[in-house]
Amino acid sequence: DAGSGVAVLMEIARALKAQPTSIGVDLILFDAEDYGQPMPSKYPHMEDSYCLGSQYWSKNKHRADYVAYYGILLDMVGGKNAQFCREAFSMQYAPSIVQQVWASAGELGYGNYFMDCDAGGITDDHYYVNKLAQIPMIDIIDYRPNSGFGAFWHTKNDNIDIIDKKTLKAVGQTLLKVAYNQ
Ligand code: AHN
Ligand code: ZN
Repeated sequence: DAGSGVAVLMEIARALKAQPTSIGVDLILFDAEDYGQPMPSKYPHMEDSYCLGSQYWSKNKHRADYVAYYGILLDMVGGKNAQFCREAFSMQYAPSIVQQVWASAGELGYGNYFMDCDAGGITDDHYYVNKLAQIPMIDIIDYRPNSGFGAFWHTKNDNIDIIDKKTLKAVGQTLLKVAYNQ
């Protein structure tokens, strides 16, 4: 279910090459986010069993002297009529980045995706980057107040049929606006 985020990042990579930003932008792809203890499980709770790639990177960066002002995580950003709410860990660790991204989306007319709503904390890669690497990182994730991740989530029905390029465009253009305004 990381396919949509990868698609947006590939197009962002193309745009950044054609028209570089004043600040540096690093694209990072975390592996093994979903490789954790099943929920529910008959076994005792295993702490920190998810998000293995981001946990590893946060503790063992590709460069020891690596710094970043902030990060933006994309998780399930291609669904039809996606609804992105302000996720609680993002608000705890990087509220000004959430504000900036949502404001940029609103200015582009994408307020129907980047909505004025709050979601609970989601255990995702940004949680460990915030906690372990101390880089403020937000999560743009389609977790809907009424239907959660959707009926297709973690099933074989999570395929191209549920993807809408209008959503991918809204996310990609919002991120490019954020990047070019730095
Ligand atoms: C939890 O529901 C705890 N984490 C969801 C993160 C996730 C899974 N994103 C994609 N698949
Ligand atoms: Zn998943």
